[in-house]
Amino acid sequence: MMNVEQFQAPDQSRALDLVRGRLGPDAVILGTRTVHPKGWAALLKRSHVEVFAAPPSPPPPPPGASSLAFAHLTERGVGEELAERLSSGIEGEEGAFERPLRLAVEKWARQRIGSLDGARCVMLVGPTGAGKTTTLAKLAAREALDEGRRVGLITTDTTRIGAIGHLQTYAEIMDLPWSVAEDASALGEAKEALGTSERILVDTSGRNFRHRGSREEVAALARALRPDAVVLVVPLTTGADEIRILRDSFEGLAPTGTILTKLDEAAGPGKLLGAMDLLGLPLLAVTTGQMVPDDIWFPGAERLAKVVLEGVTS
Ligand SMILES: Nc1nc2c(ncn2[C@@H]2O[C@H](COP(=O)(O)OP(=O)(O)OP(=O)(O)O)[C@@H](O)[C@H]2O)c(=O)[nH]1
Ligand SMILES: [Mg+2]
Repeated sequence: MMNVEQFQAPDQSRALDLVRGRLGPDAVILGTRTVHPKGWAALLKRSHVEVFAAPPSPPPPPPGASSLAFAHLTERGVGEELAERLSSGIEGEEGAFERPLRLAVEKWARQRIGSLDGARCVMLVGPTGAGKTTTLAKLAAREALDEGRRVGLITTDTTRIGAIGHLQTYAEIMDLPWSVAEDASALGEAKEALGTSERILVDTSGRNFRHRGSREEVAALARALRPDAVVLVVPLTTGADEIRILRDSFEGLAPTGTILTKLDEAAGPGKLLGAMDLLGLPLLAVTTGQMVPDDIWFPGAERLAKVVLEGVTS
């Protein structure tokens, strides 16, 4: 893991001396910025320079280990460090981080972005109230209305009053075919009924996945559906411990990617990085509000870096 350290000095040259003194002449400079104290602090403190640096690149991987796997670990370290720093309140003034840090984050992000391309049948799973149905509607709208694809919807959420109506309303507004599957045995038929759809989006009910029975039910649905992609929908308002529990609860379904929701309600962009690191799943989309279909974006490395470094969430 790459240990990113922060150094402060009155000017850049003294900051770099500090870096070299501590990490040696080959230290990797990830970014520098000038911090101007604001408010009362401006009377007491001068502006200073902050440098983020890491020890020199690690030695080559031991024989037998893949260099790719090694690079992955190093970059993962950068993400963890940044997540920690950002969530602990080091704010990035707009444009204050310089290129090297941005490039490091973009490189890190590029390895963690996925897409639903090529997946015909996509199943959304996740904890109660995560935003599964809303996200499904956003995905459907983007694909059907913006891209003109034939999209069909299935809901398996028949246990709660109003749940079918929720999905049905979206389907009717967008004029999309949809069907309901009461249980695993009905799923095959529901999927067949949407035979001409290029994309089938399958919603599941919000259940407490710490209960084994709920996990088994959704596993039975997945076995019957045989989806091409299982997407774990996780709200960014979830704490790290709960994210670990979610990751472990859904492990049996072998999720192929994650959609992180409610960035607009999260404490900050560090939550996004933190969740990505904890889940270890390719990031497919991020949602930023309740509006269908506007409040969703599909990550590119540049956008992700902008979100993380500049705190731009929309
Ligand atoms: N602020 C915010 N709210 C969101 C977002 N996505 C969904 N919501 C809201 O979260 C609530 C739950 O959304 P649903 O889509 O019903 O969540 P769900 O996962 O289908 O819920 P269950 O089926 O009950 O498990 C609704 O009030 C949504 O409007 C988001 O990105 N930001
Ligand atoms: Mg729902």
